[in-house]
Amino acid sequence: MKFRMPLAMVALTALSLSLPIQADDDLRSRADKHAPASLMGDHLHKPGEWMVEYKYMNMFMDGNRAGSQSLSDEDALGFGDGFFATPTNMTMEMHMLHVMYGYTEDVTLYTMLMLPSITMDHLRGPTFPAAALRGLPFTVHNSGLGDTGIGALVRLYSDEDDDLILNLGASLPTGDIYRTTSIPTNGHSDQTLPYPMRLGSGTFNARPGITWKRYYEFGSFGAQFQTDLPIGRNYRGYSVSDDYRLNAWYSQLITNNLSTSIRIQNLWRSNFDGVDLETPDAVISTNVEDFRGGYSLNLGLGAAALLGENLLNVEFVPTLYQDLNGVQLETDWSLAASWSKSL
Ligand SMILES: [Cu+2]
Repeated sequence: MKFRMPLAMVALTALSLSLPIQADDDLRSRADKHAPASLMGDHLHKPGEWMVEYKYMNMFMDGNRAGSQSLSDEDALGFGDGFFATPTNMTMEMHMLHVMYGYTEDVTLYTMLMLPSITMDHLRGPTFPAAALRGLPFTVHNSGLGDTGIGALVRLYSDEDDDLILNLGASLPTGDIYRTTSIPTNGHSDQTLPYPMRLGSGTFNARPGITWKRYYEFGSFGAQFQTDLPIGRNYRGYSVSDDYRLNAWYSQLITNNLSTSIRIQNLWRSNFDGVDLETPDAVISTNVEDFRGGYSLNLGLGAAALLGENLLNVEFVPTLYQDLNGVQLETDWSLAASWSKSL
């Protein structure tokens, strides 16, 4: 399963080399020239053109959920065989540096450096081993370099007002996946950080995707299917979720330099494969490999402004519905804001 899609992408790339291209530059230089701020891989650059982008993302997760049902902290602690402690909320911030370069008329190369910063609040439950700490909260933080994205965007087809772009993406395992903390035990013993607090996947990932955009006189429509597929298992013995995102959006121009957008995202995630033997399930739900997958439906409300060569792009993304495997923190909303400039 994990290798079939990249092979299909290579076949599509070969097919694309023979197709004629006549793109209308005016339609592709307005405030809606990029997809909503949470997305990437949706546009090409001219040969020799660079783009530099700083992007900030923030995801807020508050409270636990089993399936589509919200749980109290007590119910989350007692879920299944019960846990010593439970997460109660998490904030994940991400600083990203995204550089794109137009290599040929039909191929744009890119790289993306990520700096995640993760803060998770917890509550110790009635079965916590150290009786004096039961019922007390604690907070764990982790930050540093995340996994590094690289790839090539390949024009499969363009006409005056359509673009079909293939993303031959991948990620490199530059994010640390093994750190320990003694905060939960109040300094008595170290334990490894649970899965969602780790900075990377530990694996090389294939990230193939495909985007279709159509430009109209007063706006544009886009659809994107984007994946993130770990290859094999990391040195700790596990692999993170296969991740599939299906997006559709519409951007409406207010002027040529100002636009608003609405987006719908379907997100499917598998559970983890394998196991890191230093993440005992009884300690906390975030150690359980089978409690990582699920489905969510997200709304995106965005705006973009073109100020000379600078594009400002923001999007607020509330979660509309989610159905999570086991018990997990629910995602309430995320936010993305970026500044980019073409050189
Ligand atoms: Cu770009």
